[in-house]
Amino acid sequence: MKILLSGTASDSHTWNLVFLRLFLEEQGHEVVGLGPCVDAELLAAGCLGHRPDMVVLSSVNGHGYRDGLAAVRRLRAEPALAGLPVVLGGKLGIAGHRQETEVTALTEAGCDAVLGEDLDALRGFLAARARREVPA
Ligand code: B12
Repeated sequence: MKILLSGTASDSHTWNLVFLRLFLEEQGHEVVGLGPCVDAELLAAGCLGHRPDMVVLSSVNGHGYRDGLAAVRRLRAEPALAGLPVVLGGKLGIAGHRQETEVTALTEAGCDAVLGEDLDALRGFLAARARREVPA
């Protein structure tokens, strides 16, 4: 799969993105990285330009729920990107645990999975999507 990997608007951390690129490439995926501090507008433009099969958003600075919501809303406002799978993960808030109200808002906005730091869950999500792409 071609995966667009991106940080979120307020987040300047980069080693999460380096790690995730290696993690995704190790599993045979092609990765297009937009880097850190990607606002929703740039993310949408990146998706329209690169036409990925999936978007993986990573945020660790504690603003992930808020930035992620803006990103997902912007992508879903673009008719051509309405069905593009979007996964968000990392250290998404500052509470130190999963915040269900924020997860619900993200899901309702069209985020396909909110995974926190769970790389096994990401591996499972990717495998399920890849299977769906192979015709029976
Ligand atoms: C190194 C570091 C920095 C460096 C960044 C260097 C760089 N080039 O990236 C510097 C010093 C610049 C920095 C700055 C800041 N940092 Co900092 N930083 C860290 C630190 C110590 C390590 C992060 C790291 O690189 N880890 C290695 C990478 C490989 O791991 P990772 O980022 O955790 O990513 C893993 C998982 O989160 C997960 N994951 C990540 N994304 C995704 C996505 C999906 C889909 C999935 C499934 C999994 C996943 O997979 C990765 C591999 O396991 C952490 C504390 C810590 N021990 O984690 C704080 C930390 C992330 N920073 C923090 C903060 C607050 C900041 C600042 C806001 C501080 C400030 N007041 O200026 C700024 C950021 C400013 C901004 N606008 O974003 C907080 C975030 C708070 C929170 N989320 O609860 C942390 C947790 C420290 C803390 N305990 O308070 N930081």
